Amino acid sequence: DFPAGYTKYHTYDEATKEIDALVAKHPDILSKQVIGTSHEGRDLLALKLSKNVTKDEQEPEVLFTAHQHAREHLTVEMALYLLNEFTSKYGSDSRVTKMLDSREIWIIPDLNPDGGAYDIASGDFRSWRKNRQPNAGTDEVGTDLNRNWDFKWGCCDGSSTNPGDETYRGASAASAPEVKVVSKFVHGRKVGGKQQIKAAIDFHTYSELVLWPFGFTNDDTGPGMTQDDHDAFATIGKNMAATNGYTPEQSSDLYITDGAIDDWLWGDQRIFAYTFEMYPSSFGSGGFYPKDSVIPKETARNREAVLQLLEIADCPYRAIGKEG
Ligand code: 0X9
Ligand code: CA
Ligand code: ZN
Repeated sequence: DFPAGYTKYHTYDEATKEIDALVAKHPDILSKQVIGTSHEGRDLLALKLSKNVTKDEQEPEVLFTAHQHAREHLTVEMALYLLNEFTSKYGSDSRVTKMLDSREIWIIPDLNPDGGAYDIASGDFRSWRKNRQPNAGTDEVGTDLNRNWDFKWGCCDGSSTNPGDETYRGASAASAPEVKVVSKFVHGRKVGGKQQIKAAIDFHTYSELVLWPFGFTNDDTGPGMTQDDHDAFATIGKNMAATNGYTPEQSSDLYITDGAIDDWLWGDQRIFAYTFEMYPSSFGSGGFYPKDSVIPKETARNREAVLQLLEIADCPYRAIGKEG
């Protein structure tokens, strides 16, 4: 379980209970799907928020994912915040209402439940990052999920081939069951060959950053990223960062990564995908383990950015004045 000072963080079981209670209370706008299981057999959940939630309507879809990295527990709280906020404000807050009326919002609150459980199992944090999948021929456990996605996997020295490393990319692209399950889910959102998901945020901690693709290259534009694509990404990213005080930049400005989810979502699926690195800004303010007292403030801090992305998701190029 979580140590003292952290008990308001949700374990996997606590999060699941809270989600089930929300679904029971708001069945008209919130539904839960089990999209697959983790290596250790935990359910991987996708929550859908929308008016007429049981129908697949012709509405732009937006995806929010959290907790690829085990020790980044604040990101699960971010997902739970969004679920609570959208369900409780539907019908009273006009922007929330409009978004649920005109979008289909997907929330995958926990991509790495095994790693998260392992991180807190002893009662002290283990600073675990990867999943809990064994690796052939070694005792070293785990794949870095955010180096395992099937776009330019292992291309560019942005991940490790060593199973003992924190950024071990896995034996092959999408070799992690958690990545496989979510990839399949995203592929499944294609209707008539057209990807319905238009925009996404993958939540991480920490450093207070808004990042956009690509991470595999330092080039701002190139194959798969036109000037307009880049400008729309950067404009929306900067607008969101202006609301939460994070620093906006291309992800490769931080460091080169290959096989990260945002590169896959854009490179393979043309989804306007961002990575948010949440609170704190530095190691000295708690690093991966800020006290639970910061949860309300640091999750609500991203409310406006999330709403902005939802509102522009029907046509992201509107951000640069190029509609249609
Ligand atoms: O290294 C990562 O996966 C992310 N940082 S973290 O401390 N949460 O592990 C940053 C990823 C940045 N690159 C891309 N988003 N592509
Ligand atoms: Ca709907
Ligand atoms: Zn992370």
